[in-house]
Amino acid sequence: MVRSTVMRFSLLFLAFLGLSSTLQAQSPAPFGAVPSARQLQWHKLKYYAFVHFNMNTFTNEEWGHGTETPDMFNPTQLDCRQWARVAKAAGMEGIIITAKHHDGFCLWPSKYTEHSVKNSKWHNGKGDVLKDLSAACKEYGLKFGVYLSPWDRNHPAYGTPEYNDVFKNTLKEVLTQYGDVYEVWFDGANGEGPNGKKQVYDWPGFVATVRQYQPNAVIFSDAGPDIRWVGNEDGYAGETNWSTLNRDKVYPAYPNYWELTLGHEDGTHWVPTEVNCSIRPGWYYHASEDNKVKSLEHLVDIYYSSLGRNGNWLLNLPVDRRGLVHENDEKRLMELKAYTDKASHNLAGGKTVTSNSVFSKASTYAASNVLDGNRDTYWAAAKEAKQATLDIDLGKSTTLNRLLIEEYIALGQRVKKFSVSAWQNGQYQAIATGTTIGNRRILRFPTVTTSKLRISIDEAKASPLIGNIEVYNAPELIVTPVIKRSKEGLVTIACPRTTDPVITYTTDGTEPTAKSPRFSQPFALPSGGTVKARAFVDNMKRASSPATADFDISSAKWTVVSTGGQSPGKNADRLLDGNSDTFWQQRKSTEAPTSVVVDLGETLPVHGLTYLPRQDGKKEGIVYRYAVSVSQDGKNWSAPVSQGAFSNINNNPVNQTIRFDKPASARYLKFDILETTVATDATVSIAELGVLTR
Ligand code: FUL
Repeated sequence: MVRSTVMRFSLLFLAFLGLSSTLQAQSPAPFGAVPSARQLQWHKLKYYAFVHFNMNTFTNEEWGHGTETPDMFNPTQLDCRQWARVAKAAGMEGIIITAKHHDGFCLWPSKYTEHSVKNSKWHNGKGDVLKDLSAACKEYGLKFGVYLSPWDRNHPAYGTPEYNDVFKNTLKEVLTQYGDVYEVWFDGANGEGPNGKKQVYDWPGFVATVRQYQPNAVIFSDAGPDIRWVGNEDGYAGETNWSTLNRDKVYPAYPNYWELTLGHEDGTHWVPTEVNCSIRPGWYYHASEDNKVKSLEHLVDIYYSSLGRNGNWLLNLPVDRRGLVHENDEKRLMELKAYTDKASHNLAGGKTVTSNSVFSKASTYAASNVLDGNRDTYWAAAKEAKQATLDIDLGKSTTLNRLLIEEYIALGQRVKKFSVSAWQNGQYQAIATGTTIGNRRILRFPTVTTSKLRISIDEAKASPLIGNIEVYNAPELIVTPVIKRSKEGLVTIACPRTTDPVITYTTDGTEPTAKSPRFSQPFALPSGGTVKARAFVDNMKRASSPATADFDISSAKWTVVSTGGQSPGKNADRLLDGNSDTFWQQRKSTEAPTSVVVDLGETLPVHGLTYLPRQDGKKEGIVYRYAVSVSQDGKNWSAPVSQGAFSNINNNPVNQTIRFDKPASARYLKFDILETTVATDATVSIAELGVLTR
């Protein structure tokens, strides 16, 4: 009796073992590096806000110097609930706040520094922005994240080993006093502190501190460990974008930044991209950028190029001096939400789909999983298959122009190449192709009407696993007009890729309407002014976002006198040609500075200078430290009327404005380039120089 029970049990056990190994063979195996549980949670997000709001908001800087007095931080109507309301209404899922930027000022009353809200008059030193914001996020159902810069231009210990402990202690405060933190954003910048020394950061210690106090938070830096920078601040991930990275090769401020845009195929670790960009040219609020909020069309393009290219999108809102998201930014965010709502109505949900290849022919991995709206189920192609097709029957003639496709990434990223065809005139015709997919890829293609779609996985590193497919018909967007002015001062307004637009414009600062003057030929604006323009289609019924361009005096009368102490080098005219796409570049003078001298052709009241760095995405020659002098005769020069450094110009090469303390009356200007952003770089480059006459 006992024996037979034992035998029966053993037989059962053997049967169980057999069954579980068959079961194992019946589920697809992981491939390459795979995401951790906390990364998988993060991958469920798409779009959330960055808020740059700190001392720089009040000093009009991008990088503060750490020499500010805490009282300069003085918002008049700070309302974190307004930020949360706007972010929620915009469809965002969280907010990451610059708790401490490079100037070291802490938005919470930290015990470890004097440069903090605790020493400002704001709320008599009792205010705490992190407390207000974390509560507002909770109220609005948003996640709460923190940006902290290890670079600290204020802390007396910066540059010594002791500072690493200070930083870990400040981190602990932020991570233990405000509830759940979903993401910790480490800025990789590593400049000099108040005593002229650079810090050797204890990255392993910083990471361990986060893991100890917020084990579910993902950690962002140029090199992860969980989430990586995308290699630019423009909003663009690579069309090919691997979530895998040879993480041990990459470090904060890694010079081959373009590799971060693409990831490393076969990389050793799973470190996906987060795409950070600002809704305005700068990260911090500057009143002069109120008219420079990115157009709807630009933001839509970034939407597809970030979260549509296997990244999450972190869009920055520069909260203003009142302590509010500015109304212009809010308006644009709502336009974007309205557009993306219309552009993501799924036309494939619940339709029929079949495949020529299914793992073990098992229903668990059937093609229908890609249309069931459940991202935890997936279609798996047969075990060794590297190619396979999915045929979607839309049931009726359907008009569409977007396709969203998602890999089941829990088991790794696999697809290298895929294509989409539409059933037209009795056969499938190619309409779009893509390379990698990853967590989420959205393809844009010209509008097509069809009843059937074929998605072909053309090349994969292991058998493809697809979790979700959706198709949409995104409304056509009218391109925002582009306003340009030539060297001679002639303004042209164009609306590329739009059929027969009517463009109207104003030069008095008012918003253009259907009744404003129509643009039909270039007009002269040599002394400058504000041009606003709008494009209309459909018999003036639909309008684009308005475009605004502020011009100062044109460079019609200007010439380059010398570059680098010599007669003007080849292509020197390019730095005054009014064309931002061209640039002048020359080897640096052997002894700094490399000076560029410009003759304005007349004596002008000069209030400042503008410098546009090269716009081709390369970093060679970008000016970092500069000095400006003026002269009446081109021989006798003033002492520098301005000198300084362009903050963050390497990562964010937008037009830079230098305002002099006092206006100067000048016919000649000398721009001394003292240092470029990359110390080893042998050249200097300028796309445009301009002057401010008011
Ligand atoms: C950069 C910083 O230097 C900028 O000021 C900004 O905070 C941006 C998001 O990251 O590294």
